[in-house]
Amino acid sequence: MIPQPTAQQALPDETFTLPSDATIGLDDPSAQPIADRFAAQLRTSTGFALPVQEGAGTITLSTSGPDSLGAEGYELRADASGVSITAYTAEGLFRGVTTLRQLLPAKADADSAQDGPWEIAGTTISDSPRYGYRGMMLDVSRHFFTVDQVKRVIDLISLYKVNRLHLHLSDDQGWRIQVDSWPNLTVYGGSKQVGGADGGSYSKAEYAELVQYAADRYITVVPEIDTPGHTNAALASYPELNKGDQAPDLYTETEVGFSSFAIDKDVTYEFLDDVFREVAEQTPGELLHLGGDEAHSTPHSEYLAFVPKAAELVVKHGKRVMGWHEIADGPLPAGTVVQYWGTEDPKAQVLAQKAVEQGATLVLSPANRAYLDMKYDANTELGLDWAGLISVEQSYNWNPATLVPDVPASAIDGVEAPLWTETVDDVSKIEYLVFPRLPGIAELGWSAESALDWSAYRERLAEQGPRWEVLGVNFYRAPEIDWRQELRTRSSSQAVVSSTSCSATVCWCATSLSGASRTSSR
Ligand code: TNX
Repeated sequence: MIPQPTAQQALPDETFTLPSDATIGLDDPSAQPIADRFAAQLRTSTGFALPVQEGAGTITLSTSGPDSLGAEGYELRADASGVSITAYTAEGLFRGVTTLRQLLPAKADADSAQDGPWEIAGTTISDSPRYGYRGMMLDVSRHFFTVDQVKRVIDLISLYKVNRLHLHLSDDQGWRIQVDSWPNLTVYGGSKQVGGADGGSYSKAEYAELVQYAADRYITVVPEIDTPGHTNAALASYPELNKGDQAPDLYTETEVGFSSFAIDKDVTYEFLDDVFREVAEQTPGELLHLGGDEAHSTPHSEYLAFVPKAAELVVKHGKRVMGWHEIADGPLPAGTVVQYWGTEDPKAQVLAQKAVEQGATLVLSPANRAYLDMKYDANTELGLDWAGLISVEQSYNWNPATLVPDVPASAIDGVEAPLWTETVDDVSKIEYLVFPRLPGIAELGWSAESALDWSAYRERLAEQGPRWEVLGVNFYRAPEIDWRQELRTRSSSQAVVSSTSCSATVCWCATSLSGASRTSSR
C-alpha cells in the first residue's frame, strides 16, 4: 500500500469476499458522493448492483469516529463479515476509501466488467497523515493542459492521498486564467505556448469546474500568479505594465529570468489588486501563491520593495500568501507559507530559515528530490537536468523533518512535487514523469517517519504497477523496481497515449488504453 498506513495488522484467519448482493451503507449524508462514486466504479468492474443505503452495509462508511482521528484520519477493518471505515469527517472517509481501493484487486479499477473473486485479506488499519499539506504542482503555462487533462491528473494523484493541487497559472509563455478586468491576459497572453503552438486558457466556468472536481476528491487548488518575474505573457498583453510602456513580443522559448513588472509604477499594483481579487474569488482554499522566484531582472532592492506590496494585496483579498523561498528575504505577512525549492544550496537554506524565524511555515519541494520534471537518468528523453538526475530512490530517500537544518518540526507544513512543463505537452508525458515518483513524495507527506524505508518501499511500489496498467497510466518502468515480469517487458510510451477523462459519475480513473497503444514502444 502507498502511502504506508500508520498502523496495520493482519487478521490471519479472516478474508473478506465481496458478495454479488453487497451493499454500501453510510450514516452521514455528506459522505453520499464518496459512496456513490466508489459504488459506481465497483459496479463497472464487478457487475454487481451495489446499492448505496443509509445505515450499515456490507461495506459501511461512518463518521462516528472520535475527533482524535482529525480531519483526514480513519480506521478500517476488513474481515469475513464485511468492511467498515470509520472517520471523524467525510474527508477522513474519502482517505479510507482510497485505502480500500488499494486493498481490492487492481482489476477493481477497470473500466469494464471483470471476473472476481473480489477478496481482501483480513486486516485492521488505523491511519492519519504526518503532514497536512501533500501537494503536486502542475505548470499549465509553459504548456497548456485542458480541463479534461487536469482532471486526469487529479484522479491519479488522489489515489495517493495528495490533498493540494498547485496550478502554475502564469509565466513568460502564457497566461492561463481568465481575468475579466484585464481580458487581454488570456485573449493575447494565453494564445501561445512553448514551441509556438496555440496555447489556451481557462474561462471562469472552466476553472470553477476544475476547482470543484478537485474539491470532490478532497484536493484544494492553490492558484499561482507568478510575480514580479516570469511575467512576459502579462507584459506582452499590456504595454503599461512595462518600464518603458513598450510591450515585448509573446515568448515561446524556455529561458528564465528575463522579465519583470515595473516595480515603481502604480499601475502594477492596480493590476495585481484586480488579478488577485478575481483569482481569490475563485479560490475556496486559504492560499494564493504569488510566485516570487528567479526574478533575475528585477533589481534586488526593487524586489524587496515589491514583495510586501504584492503580499499585502493577497491578504487584502482574504488569502494567505504562499511564495517561492526567495520571498523570505524581506518581511512576510503572518500566515505566509514559503515553498522551498533549494537543493543543498546554503543560500536557499538561509532563506528558508529566515522564513521560519519570521513565523512562516514551509512546504518542501527540494529540486534535486521532488522536481518531477528532472530526468530519471541520462537516457530519459523528457525532462530537464539542471537539479540533477532524479531516480525513484533519489526522489524518495529523504526526510522532510531534517531537509532544512535548524528548523523545528512544527514549521513544516508538508511536501509538494512540482511538474514544470517545458518538455511536457501531453498527458502521457505527464504520466511518464509523475509515475512512479509522485507516490513516493506523497508517502513522505503522509506516512510516519518510522515507516520510511527505501527497500520496503520499492517492494510496495512494484505492487502499484498492475494498478497503473489497469488505469492506462504511461508510467516509467524504472529499472530500480522489480516490476512484475509482464510489466517489465511491456515498454511504456512517451508519446502515443492521450487519455480521455471519465465522467465524474462513472469512474475516478481515466479510460484504459487500448492494447495497441499500450504496447507501442518509445
Ligand atoms: C525553475 S524552481 C523554475 C521554473 C522552471 C524550472 C524548471 C522555480 C521556482 N522556478 O521556472 O520551470 O526551474 O525545472
